[in-house]
Amino acid sequence: MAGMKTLKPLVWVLVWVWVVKGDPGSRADINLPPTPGLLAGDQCQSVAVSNLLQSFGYSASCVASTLALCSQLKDEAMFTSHMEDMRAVIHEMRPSERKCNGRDVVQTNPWGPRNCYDLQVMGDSGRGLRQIHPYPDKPNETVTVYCDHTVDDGGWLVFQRRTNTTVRENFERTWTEYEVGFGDMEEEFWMGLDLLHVVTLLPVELRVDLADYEGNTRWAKYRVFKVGPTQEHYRLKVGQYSGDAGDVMKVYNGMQFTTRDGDHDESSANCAISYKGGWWFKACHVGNLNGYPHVGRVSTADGITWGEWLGNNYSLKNTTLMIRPVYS
Ligand SMILES: [Ca+2]
Repeated sequence: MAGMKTLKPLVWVLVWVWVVKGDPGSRADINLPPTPGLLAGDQCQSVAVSNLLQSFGYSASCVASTLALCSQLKDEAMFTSHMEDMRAVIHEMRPSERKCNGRDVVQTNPWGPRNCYDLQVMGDSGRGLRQIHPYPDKPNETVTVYCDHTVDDGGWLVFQRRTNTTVRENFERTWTEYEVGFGDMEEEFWMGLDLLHVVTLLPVELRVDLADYEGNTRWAKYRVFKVGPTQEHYRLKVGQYSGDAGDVMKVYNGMQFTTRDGDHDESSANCAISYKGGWWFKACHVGNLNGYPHVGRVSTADGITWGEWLGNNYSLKNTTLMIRPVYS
């Protein structure tokens, strides 16, 4: 609770910005300084705050004043606490925003949609391949991703899928392949850790959808999901579970990514070789959605597994991993 006293000024700035400055529909004075990209520490946090505020249509001066306050917050834990409160405040504001103007006032950045949620706000629906501008330091650069607006209110960016296609995708891949991605985004694929790091610079939540061969489905959501940079071997931060599939990912919180040629797990062996696919292994796993595509119940634990649901000797039929900004 020690952080609460220093937390309040930031929240009040946000409230003041909203009440006094108002008019989030106006974007005329947006002229923000260049936003750095793959940065650590204070600068990266500033980008997160800046993007969060911009997404709600705040003016450049408002964003600058909030960043000035943020710059005094050097402690990462305290900053995270502030971010949580900002999300809560913004979440409460959204209904009144909509009522006030009679339309959805959430604006995308002036260079284009940064993610699938921005696209949805712009009117996108359905699901499929879309172009987004995910790089804060290269706003004009686009990448193609798979968006899904048909699940759980939409706005999701899908970064992994397993399906029971005739020809299964090979997930026993190298470090480089897991970094850049592989597969067919409309069938089985892995988007790539490099881009996954970039699209989790902003606060996002994770959704996991699972299906077995008997027609049953389960889901899991994590309010916290962040993938670190390559220098940290894409270390995972994950938490705040909800769902009916069981909390498997808690085991992997803080783990680095391991592939058959890049061993960063806590086992004396290489978990990616033992269990046939790259993952945030510990020593080794309680679920691995990048495993070998066995069909259903098998004697080995190297399948597409989610141990909390059907155990590690059952290889699932369908899996989807997707993210969405948490301020949505
Ligand atoms: Ca190892």
